[in-house]
Amino acid sequence: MSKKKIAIIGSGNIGGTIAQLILFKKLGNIILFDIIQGKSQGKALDLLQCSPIEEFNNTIIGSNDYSDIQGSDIVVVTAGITRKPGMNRNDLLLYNGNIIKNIGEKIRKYAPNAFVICITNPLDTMVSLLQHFSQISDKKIVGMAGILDTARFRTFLSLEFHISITQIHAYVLGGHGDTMVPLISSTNIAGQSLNNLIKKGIISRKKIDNIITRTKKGGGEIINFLKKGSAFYAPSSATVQIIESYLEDKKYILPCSAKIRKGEYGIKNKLFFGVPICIGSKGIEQIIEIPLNKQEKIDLQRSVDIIRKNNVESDKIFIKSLSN
Ligand code: A3D
Repeated sequence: MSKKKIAIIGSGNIGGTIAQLILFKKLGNIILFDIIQGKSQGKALDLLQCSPIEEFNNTIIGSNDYSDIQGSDIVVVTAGITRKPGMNRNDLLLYNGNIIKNIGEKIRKYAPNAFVICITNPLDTMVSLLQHFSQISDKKIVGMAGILDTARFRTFLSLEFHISITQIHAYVLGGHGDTMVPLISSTNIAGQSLNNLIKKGIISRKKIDNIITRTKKGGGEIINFLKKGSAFYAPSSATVQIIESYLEDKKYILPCSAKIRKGEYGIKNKLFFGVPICIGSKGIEQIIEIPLNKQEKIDLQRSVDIIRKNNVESDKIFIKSLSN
């Protein structure tokens, strides 16, 4: 079987770490692209020299030439600037939007049949813009965010309950930002619903509220420690989980930013939004609708409203201006 070709646009912290995970897991051959001359070449060479030690036979090539992504099976977009302490993700819109527009056009030209994963922030708006300029079909483009937000939520629950992470099941849905929605009603701790544990007094609602706040601010907490740059190990792991599910037809159910088209979750607008999706060899094979309680429905709609507002702003800058 021929090896899959995976292009990674942006060879920074996330791009480099995704490349390393892909090679170590032997998922395919890589084109590592960056705008900075030498950055992707240096990282690619360093990673290739892991091959005798990690025993992989896959190739990785660093590039500054978009024609090298020609015919890629997967394109992962990580290019852009990151937040600095005190910034929110929407502060990145203008700068990263221009980058995404350019990358979208290149994907359309060189890799129109790829499965595309966007990581650049502000995530839900950037994936929408990327689709506009790449013209990738709804089933073959996703934004990575919900897996990360959910991983943060599960991690904090696991620390609180002192039990294995494997026995904590939860979803964080909605936009990748302060309005994300950790779903308490469907969180399950080793077979018991979180709501039941709260009712029984095993954990207080206040502790759960603190965990929710910490989850929502999870990215900022890391930025405040790092001072320069943002989280990249967990975002990279989350991205590679999407890649594995697609390439190996694993049909994992993963919360990702996907195009809402048929009123799923009562959302009337067509927009990219964090929902659980089944990813297999055909791309997004299903959007899974989990029951929500009344408050969760309200919170999700609030998150939709924020994303719509950002999308309107982004369309005004990057799309409507094209017809003027
Ligand atoms: P960083 O390490 O700065 O890497 C970004 C790379 O993009 C750098 O190597 C740049 O040279 C490169 N780049 C800039 N402009 C272009 C361009 N026009 N074409 C090609 N490459 C370019 O950042 P990072 O890897 O830590 O983060 C990348 C993006 O991911 C940022 O927008 C972050 O905000 C975002 N991010 C998203 C999440 C989600 O969960 C969605 C989590 C963490 C970071």
